[in-house]
Amino acid sequence: MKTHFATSNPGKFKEAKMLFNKNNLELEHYNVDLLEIQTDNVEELALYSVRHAFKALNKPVFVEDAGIFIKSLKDFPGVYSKHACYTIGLEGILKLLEGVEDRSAEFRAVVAYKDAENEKVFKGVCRGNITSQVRGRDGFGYDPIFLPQGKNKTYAEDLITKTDLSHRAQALKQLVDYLKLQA
Ligand code: ITT
Repeated sequence: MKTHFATSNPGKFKEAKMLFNKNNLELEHYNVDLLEIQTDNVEELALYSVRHAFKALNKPVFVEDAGIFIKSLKDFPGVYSKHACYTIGLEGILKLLEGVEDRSAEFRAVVAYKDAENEKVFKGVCRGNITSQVRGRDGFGYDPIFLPQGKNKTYAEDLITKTDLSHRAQALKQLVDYLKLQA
C-alpha cells in the first residue's frame, strides 16, 4: 500500500523517495505545513503532527522531524534549526563557532508513522563536526557545514553518503523494514 510523507520540505521528500524506491515501496508527497506544538520533546511533537496529518488524509502517513544539535552551543539550534537557518543562516552559525575548538554536533531525526491501526516512532542520529567554511552545493539546510564522523566531505559535497548514513536514513530504514513486514 502507498505511504505518504507529510512534509513542506522537498529536500527531505527527495531523500525518502530514493530510499523507498530502492526498496520497491511506493511513496507520495503530502505537501503540507505541519501543525507543530511548542515542546522540546521531539517524539511528542512528531506524534502530534502525524495524528493531525492522518486525520486530514485518512491514509498511511508519516512525518519526520529533524534538527542539528551543536555541543559547544549547548545544543543550539536543536529544535530551532529551521528558524536559525532562515535568520542567522550558516554564516551566523560559523560566526558563533569562531575560535571554538569543540565543533562536534549531531543531526537527530524522529519519524512518526500512522495508519488506521498502528502508530510507530523511529529515531536516527548522525554524529560529526561543523566545518569552518561552507562547503558543497547539494542537499539543503545545514548540509554544507556538516562533516559526518570519519568522512572528509560534507553532506553537501557527498549526497550519496548522506542518503545512506544520515539521521534521516537511519530512521527511515527502520520504517521501511516495518512497512515491508506489514506488506
Ligand atoms: P517539515 O517539518 O515540513 O517536514 P522542515 O524543513 O520544518 O520540514 P524539520 O523541522 O525536520 O523540517 O527540520 C528543521 C530544519 O533542520 C530544516 O529546515 C533544516 O534547516 C534542518 N535540517 C533538518 N534535516 C536536515 C538535513 O538532513 N540536512 C541539513 N539540514 C537539515
